[in-house]
Amino acid sequence: MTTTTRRHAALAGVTAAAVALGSAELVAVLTGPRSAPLVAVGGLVVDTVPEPLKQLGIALFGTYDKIALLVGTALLLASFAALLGVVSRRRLAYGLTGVAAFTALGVGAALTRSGANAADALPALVGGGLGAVVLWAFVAGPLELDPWPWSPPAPPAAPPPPAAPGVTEAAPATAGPAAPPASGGPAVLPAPDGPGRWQAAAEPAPPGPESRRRFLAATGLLLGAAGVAGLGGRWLAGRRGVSAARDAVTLPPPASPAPAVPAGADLSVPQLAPYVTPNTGFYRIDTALVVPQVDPATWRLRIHGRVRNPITLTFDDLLARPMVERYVTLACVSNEVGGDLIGNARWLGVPLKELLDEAEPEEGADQVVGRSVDGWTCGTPTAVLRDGRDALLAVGMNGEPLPVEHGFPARVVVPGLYGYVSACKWVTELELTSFADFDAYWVPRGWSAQGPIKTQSRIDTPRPRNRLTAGRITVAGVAWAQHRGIRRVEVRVDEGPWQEADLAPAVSVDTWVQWSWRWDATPGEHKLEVRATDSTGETQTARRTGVAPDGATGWHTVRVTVR
Ligand SMILES: Nc1nc2c(c(=O)[nH]1)N[C@H]1C(S)=C(S)[C@@H](COP(=O)(O)O)O[C@H]1N2
Ligand SMILES: [Mo]
Repeated sequence: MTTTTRRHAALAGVTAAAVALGSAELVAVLTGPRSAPLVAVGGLVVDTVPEPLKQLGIALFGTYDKIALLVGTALLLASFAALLGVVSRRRLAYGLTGVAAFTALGVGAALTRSGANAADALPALVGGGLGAVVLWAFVAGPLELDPWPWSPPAPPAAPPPPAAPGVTEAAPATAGPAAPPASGGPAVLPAPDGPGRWQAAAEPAPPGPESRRRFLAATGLLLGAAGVAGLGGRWLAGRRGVSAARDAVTLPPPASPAPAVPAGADLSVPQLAPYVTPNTGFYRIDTALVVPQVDPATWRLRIHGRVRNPITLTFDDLLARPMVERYVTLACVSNEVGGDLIGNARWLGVPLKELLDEAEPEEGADQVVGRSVDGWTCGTPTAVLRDGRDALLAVGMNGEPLPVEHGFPARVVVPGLYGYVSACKWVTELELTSFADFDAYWVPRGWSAQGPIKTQSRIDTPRPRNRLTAGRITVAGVAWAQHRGIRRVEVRVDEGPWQEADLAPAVSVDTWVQWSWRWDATPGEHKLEVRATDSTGETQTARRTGVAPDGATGWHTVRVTVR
């Protein structure tokens, strides 16, 4: 095989794969975005890759880890497809077997996602079928271009192929259809335009410029069509999303409004995180490769399991109930010391305690499992949800219906617990069970079943890259110990004595607080450290630990240079 033929074969393989994926996206408009092979396989990867690898992915790509995963999957697939194209030229069956294997993978991934039905197999099946047709067309069908056989022409000394003696020598080396033999050639030589054109390619002629042009035009056209189908499919799927339904929601006024944010809660210091995080700037963490689109008209919440009175609520039922509104700071267990996977919002919702009281959990049902429409689960202690704190089944965030990526139409928010054990987005079930009987999503993946938020503090300003001049510098940041509250924040410079920072007022013990400290900075390199003490009197430990299994510890440290 020459380099050119190999390159063409690889391109043919990639084109077949692109057609497969693009057409599958189009079919997935009907069957749902999670049935698209790329998303389904990506989802399978998300759920099954070993935890350290996932952490590496998150560490490398941060909140872009999902895009990185999809791009990575696509690149991996492209290399396989190129390989399949090349082996197809040795034997088409090899390539078709590969296509079948990938189709099976796509079908398997789509069917094993939670809530999948038989129709979810369609995108991969249609895509795989079309991919196979394209591969065939390039290798042995109407789009086939380079001379056949794909192996280099036999050297002159070699005996001529037995099937067509003398043909190799006799035929003129033209790229076009075989010229008729000069005189009474063997019957196997096809007519110029007849079927069996593949036999004409038995000539040793290299692919001519015209054939190459034809090949590139065909691949270009198909790649373009695949791209249009893929992007068009995604676009159409987006239009079938729930943003219109969300716009149509009118939230009721709260029966119990949130306390006003006290004057001075927001110090308005440059670089310092605002006291209330705007929805657009709120961190997003979940395992969903495509944001679940949940129609509030068909949404249901089932409270069931070990309860005396199972309850099913519609979205309208929910909105008809008295709502409370509270500021609660949500934090992710994967937040590194100094990290930004934390945000404070005003949530509107129904107290979970009331719903659970109505359902009447049985004795020993110590875990409430929140289950999302996409099958993700989290486990929350029943006692925490009933101890009087403002644990909410939330429908509103900062005065709007929940943004779709933050759980529309409903999610759970529990002050004091990390999101992975409490804050189920797109929640559709609350199942009463016990911790002994059920492990939620992250538990078998090495995370603790219990996830109370650890007391933490962060320096938001100055930052390591800031140009600082000697004199008065405002050091400021946030500190949090949800549902316990922050009693004290201290800062120290170059491991000197701890100095007490000023605490800004906060709405409640369920939110973070801002703090600031005036520093008389001298020229040179300096190390700033912060630690917080919560209202139980416990001070943040200096011991640095990673985020797994139940949240990072240690003091946030910032090194700066002052001139
Ligand atoms: N359905 C679903 N809900 C979920 C998750 C998820 O993966 N799927 N992740 C949880 C985690 S780990 C966190 S920290 C919070 C983050 O909520 P946010 O994206 O609104 O900030 O959502 C929680 N709820
Ligand atoms: Mo999280």
